[in-house]
Amino acid sequence: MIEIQKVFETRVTGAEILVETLAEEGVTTIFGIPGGAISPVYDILSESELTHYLMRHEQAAAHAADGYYRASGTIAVALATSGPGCLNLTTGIATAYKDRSALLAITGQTPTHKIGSDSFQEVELTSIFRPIVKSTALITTPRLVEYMVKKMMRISCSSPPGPVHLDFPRDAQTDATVWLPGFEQSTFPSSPDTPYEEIHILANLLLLSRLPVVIIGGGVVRSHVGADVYHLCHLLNCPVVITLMGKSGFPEYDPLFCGMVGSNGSKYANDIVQQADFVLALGTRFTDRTVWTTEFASRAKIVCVNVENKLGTDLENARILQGDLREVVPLLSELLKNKKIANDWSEKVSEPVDLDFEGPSFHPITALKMIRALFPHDSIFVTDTGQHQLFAANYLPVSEPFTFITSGGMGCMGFGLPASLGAKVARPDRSVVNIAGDGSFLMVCQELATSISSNIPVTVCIFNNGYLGMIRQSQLSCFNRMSQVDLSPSPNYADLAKAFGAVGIKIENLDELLDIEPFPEKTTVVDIPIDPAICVPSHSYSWTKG
Ligand SMILES: Cc1ncc(C[n+]2csc(CCOP(=O)(O)OP(=O)(O)O)c2C)c(N)n1
Ligand SMILES: [Mg+2]
Repeated sequence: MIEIQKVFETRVTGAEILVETLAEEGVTTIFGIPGGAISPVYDILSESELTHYLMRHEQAAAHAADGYYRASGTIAVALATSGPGCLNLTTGIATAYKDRSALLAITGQTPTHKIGSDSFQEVELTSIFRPIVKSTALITTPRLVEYMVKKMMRISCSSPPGPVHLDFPRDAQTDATVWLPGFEQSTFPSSPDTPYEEIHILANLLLLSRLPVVIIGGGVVRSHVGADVYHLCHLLNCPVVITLMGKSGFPEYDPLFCGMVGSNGSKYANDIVQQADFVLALGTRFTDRTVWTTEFASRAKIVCVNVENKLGTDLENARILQGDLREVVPLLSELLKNKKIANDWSEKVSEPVDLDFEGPSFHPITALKMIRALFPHDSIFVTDTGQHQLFAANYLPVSEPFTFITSGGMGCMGFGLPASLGAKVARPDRSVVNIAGDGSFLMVCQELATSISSNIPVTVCIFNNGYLGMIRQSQLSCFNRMSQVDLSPSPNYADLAKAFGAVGIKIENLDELLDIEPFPEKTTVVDIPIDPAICVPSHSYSWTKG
């Protein structure tokens, strides 16, 4: 009786419940920036076991949490204050949403009695977050904290994953309540039922096809089914291509691998898809980056196995087999296992790419080849957005899942450095390399301070072409002239890195690239001069037609 009384006399604050529930849910890592509206949570964090990384911009906090998930499959928290803090988070949250990456964003909010009064740093957030998260909610009382956190964690991690948001008014953080931990979430979002009959039909279609092709999408990486997919592809013994988000879902040194499809994929991979009579697409929603022509795979039947039941592009010849890849792929392999599988693909011809040259500035492919040779095979490469990203997608082969991280759906400049920091925190055993554009790097270079102060060593390879190169390329091809894409005069990137306490190296000739430490103890920025005249493969942007 006394014990029970004791329990009911013990009151804890909303902030304490939040921190304890996060720990109980297995969260270890938070990226954020404090502020008045979230300071009660920060106060409790100072005595908790959760590790908080102080970022220098909230957008970077969201990208870091996103990079953490993409490198490890484990969720992290992005924490910010009300008003400007949470608004700064939004670009990073939307970037995670577009690429189906899980993270929990928690934002401070003005006290509940002031909500709606246009008070200091008050912005109504759930409306702003709704289109860029799987779920968003306002916690109005400490009694709801545990329930809300657990519910949001389930929603974020269920397939397809995505970011979620909790808005946490300051009084709900400081008010105390009686708390009996251990709330059990009764309604778990579940995977779709296994479509057994459709899987049988699919197996038969594959057996009948003469020119089958497998397209690997980002869902293969996220669902950890790379090994099963590899086995299936080898049973089928047919060409395998990837989407941008599918990169690292299939080993690129494998003889079946034929490159990346889509508007910025290789001609070789796109031609193969155009010849196919059957396309088995795994874990892709066919965005307009992949479906680069209205004639996409026009000779083929397309079956798209995905947990989502909607395609990003209308494809008359495609149908969705909605299911969880973790179930469908092994079942499909089982059905095909002892069957006679033959197709009409002749020996694969290797791509005629050898563009090495050495001059005052480097060809991006040459630089990528050297970077590939320098860093261990399991290094994690994280790109920014632009030409360097697409060169890396096409010419930086990777062979392990989660080793290529890029902003596909949002194409967000400034993603690279903070996402690299998140990836390195998640995988300290790996080399993490940011393939950065000069324009993209300048948007987030303040995060060098985070990397130094928190001791998160990554390598930043700046592909310095002096331009917003991707836009330069599209302007020249659309309008035959340039407008506002020249970044000159560029800062001295090596000196800038040194000013933050990082190592800064300016490459003058190719050999120096080979002297770079592949597993640095301190963040290292390498300035690599790139010839701005070199264009990436581009097969029709929808907007270049107009
Ligand atoms: C935040 C943001 N602003 C603008 C754009 C439009 N954009 C796409 S690529 C690009 C140029 C990127 O330049 P850089 O980082 O130097 O890469 P490069 O193309 O030169 O390799 C721009 C401005 C974008 N994708 N994201
Ligand atoms: Mg550039």
